[in-house]
Amino acid sequence: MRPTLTTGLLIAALAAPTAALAQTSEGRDLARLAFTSVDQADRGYIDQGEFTTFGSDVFVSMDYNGNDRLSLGEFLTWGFGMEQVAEEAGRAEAYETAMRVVFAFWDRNGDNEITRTEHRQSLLTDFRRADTNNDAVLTEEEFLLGFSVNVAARAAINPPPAE
Ligand SMILES: [Ca+2]
Ligand SMILES: [Ca+2]
Ligand SMILES: [Ca+2]
Repeated sequence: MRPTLTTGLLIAALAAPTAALAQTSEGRDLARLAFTSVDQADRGYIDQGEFTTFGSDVFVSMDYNGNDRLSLGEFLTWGFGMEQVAEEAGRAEAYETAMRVVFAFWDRNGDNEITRTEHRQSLLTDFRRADTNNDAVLTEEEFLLGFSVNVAARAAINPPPAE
């Protein structure tokens, strides 16, 4: 992955999620909805098993041509539900850039395809990063603040003020 300015900003956002806490209420609602769908057992938190099960379902629905790999096109086409929020906020382009950055993070060997293994490993890394208190489960707040897709969408839709 070639580092770019946007990548640097995202890394900063990932490193300090609370700094980018503010986001649109619709975006937050969507992220909350995502949390609810991952939280299959309805316990108010998600464990690694729920997270990877959800991830593998998402992988299947993203893999439009069924070749067990996600192309950038498949990744961008699928949509996390945030793109409409981004569009309404006039941030469609920034949102797409942010999703490209997430794709580049998840494409660990940089061959422009995300394999099933890369996807699973990336989600596990995301899970551990988001689990700030290290108790092996994610609360809704940890998920909203730490899951890379949420972090990237938030940074794109509601960027920190320019200096
Ligand atoms: Ca595919
Ligand atoms: Ca790859
Ligand atoms: Ca936790």
